[in-house]
Amino acid sequence: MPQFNRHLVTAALTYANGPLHIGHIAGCFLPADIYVRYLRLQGRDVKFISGTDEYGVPITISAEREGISPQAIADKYHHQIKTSFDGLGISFDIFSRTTNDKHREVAKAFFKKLYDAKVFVEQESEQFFDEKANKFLADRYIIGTCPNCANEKAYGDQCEKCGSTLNATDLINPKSAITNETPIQKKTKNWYLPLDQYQKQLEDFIGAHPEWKTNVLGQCKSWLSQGLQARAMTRDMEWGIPVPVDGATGKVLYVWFDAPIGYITATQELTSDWEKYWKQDDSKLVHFIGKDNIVFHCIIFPAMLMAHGGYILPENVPANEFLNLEGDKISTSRNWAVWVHEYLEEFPDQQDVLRYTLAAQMPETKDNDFTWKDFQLKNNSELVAILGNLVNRVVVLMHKFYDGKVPETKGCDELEKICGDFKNSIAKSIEEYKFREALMEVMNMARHGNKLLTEKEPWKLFKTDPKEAGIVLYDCLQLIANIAITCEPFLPFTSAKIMKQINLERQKISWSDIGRQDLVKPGHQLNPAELLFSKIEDEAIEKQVAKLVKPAATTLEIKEEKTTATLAQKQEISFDDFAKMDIRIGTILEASKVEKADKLLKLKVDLGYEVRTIVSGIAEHFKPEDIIGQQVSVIANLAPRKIRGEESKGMILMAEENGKLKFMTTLDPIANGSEVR
Ligand code: B3M
Ligand code: ZN
Repeated sequence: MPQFNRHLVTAALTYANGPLHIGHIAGCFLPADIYVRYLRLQGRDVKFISGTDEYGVPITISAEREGISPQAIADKYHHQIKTSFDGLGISFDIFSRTTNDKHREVAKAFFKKLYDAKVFVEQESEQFFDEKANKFLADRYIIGTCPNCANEKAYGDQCEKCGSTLNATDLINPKSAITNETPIQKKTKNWYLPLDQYQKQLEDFIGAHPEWKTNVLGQCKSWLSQGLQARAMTRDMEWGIPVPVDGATGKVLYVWFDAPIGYITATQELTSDWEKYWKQDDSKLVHFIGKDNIVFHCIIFPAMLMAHGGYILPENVPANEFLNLEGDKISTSRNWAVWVHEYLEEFPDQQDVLRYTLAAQMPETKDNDFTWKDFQLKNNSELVAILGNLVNRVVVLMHKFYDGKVPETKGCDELEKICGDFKNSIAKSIEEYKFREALMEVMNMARHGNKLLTEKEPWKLFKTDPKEAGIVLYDCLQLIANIAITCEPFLPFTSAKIMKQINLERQKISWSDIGRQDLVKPGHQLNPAELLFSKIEDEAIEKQVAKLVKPAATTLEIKEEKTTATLAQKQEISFDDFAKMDIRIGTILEASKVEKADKLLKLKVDLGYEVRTIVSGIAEHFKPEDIIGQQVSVIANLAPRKIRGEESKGMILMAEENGKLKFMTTLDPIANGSEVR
């Protein structure tokens, strides 16, 4: 194992085309942050680099969707993403962006150096061209029928319905997404990086790292065994960094060429010493990424660095798998996500609860699932009940018995050893990128403290054997001080709160202090106790789950016609008459016509606590396929009735306006089963 004197840690440059969600965090930013915070506590020389990736098709597509320029999209999301990271305590040394001038120059110079060294192969190929828009079309801009599943809206690179990877030429009946015209094939010249020429070097490089994660090695080996092929490093596009050579008008650098160079640019922006981090063998370069970026960081970027010369190669690329949400793939376009900026607003001062849940569920070796129920459970039965409880009990008892002044005593040696063992096992896990395992050990330290308290009961012991009680509490206090250090990489906000209560300065402690039983000295004055975590109630969780309800297919007409005839009011009823009705919110899951009944639709309605069949007389007003996902109000306790042979349990409430029926719900999704009063 070589001796490294400094670390350069990168986290993938997020596309600045949408807000940040928990999948991004669990995928690479949280593990990177834990790793970097750990190295800093160790007093290591480390630089933590990231930023936003602002070129490429993902940006132009979002720009078109939002009707603003690509630069405006990048500006908007760069700032929003940066604010979200800050809020969650992701502690980059620099968070840069690829559209800044410096990066354009650095990326161009990198390309030029390879070009001048005759690394690239110039190659002509046929690309789809939209004659009406006078533009070559990137794969994403071609839409057609998927040859595998007949989905008519497959993209030139992928079918989102069946998930297959496609070439634009595979599509049946391809159309331009810009003009809807049929594109022609047109010849164009681009510059290719001959990856095949680096096959051997790459095999040696990857072969020298049997310690890499198996998911990462698996992908690398599969690419290598298929035989690498030249890959275009330029594209016929407007949005990007212009190719800095003659005869390249209308061409830009491939986004995956410029983006990783962004790590280099950002380091240059950060420090004039940047070359030490990128060019000296005693620097350790680690790329944190998600699994879809493996080939770019393990094969293509290393090949670029080899071709350029003078740079070190990554020592490790600990890629995570994907995080799902409530059993379904996170999707920005379907709004199936937990957005970091919303979380920070709705759970103020609870950044560490999300950090904790995501670290505990990190998809380290396989895809994993985030559920709100699990989030609640982790908070209530781990953070509140184990860590929060320990710290609170100890600090409160210290105030109760000693007015918050640490008693004159000495701890037991056993604890020193226990903390030392924890220190080693946590360090080992973090250095092996096993963050879940490391976090579990941090919590085991707190479990150990609770066990001590339960066994020794210092609150009782204080009356019979005050000296012994003092030792127990002193021990627990030192344990807390130790936990404040070990938990810092994972739960930095909590660590700071513990430090404040035990009145220690963050600057004065380091990883090497773990194990010490005199971190808080006798006579030292503690600050008042404060709760670290608070219980999260069911309502808060239900609210979040309800937000995830896919937006209802709205058939409501917004335009107003105020001619509704005034109907004579029905006879007066008592409050009790009203209170007998159990009206609930539900969501229509299925709808179908009832045979030989023009007016009836048979509906399956999810009421949260059960799914009901309801036959409703709305067939003349709504097509079955239009109301799937529609939220409705239902009289849930109406006696069942047989209608045309179908048992109907409940009734849907509708408002009638000029003979038209409208559903009785708000436009905001409401949790199924919610009561209407
Ligand atoms: N922007 C892909 C992604 O956000 C890409 C990463 C670039 S890292 C140099 O997943
Ligand atoms: Zn398909």
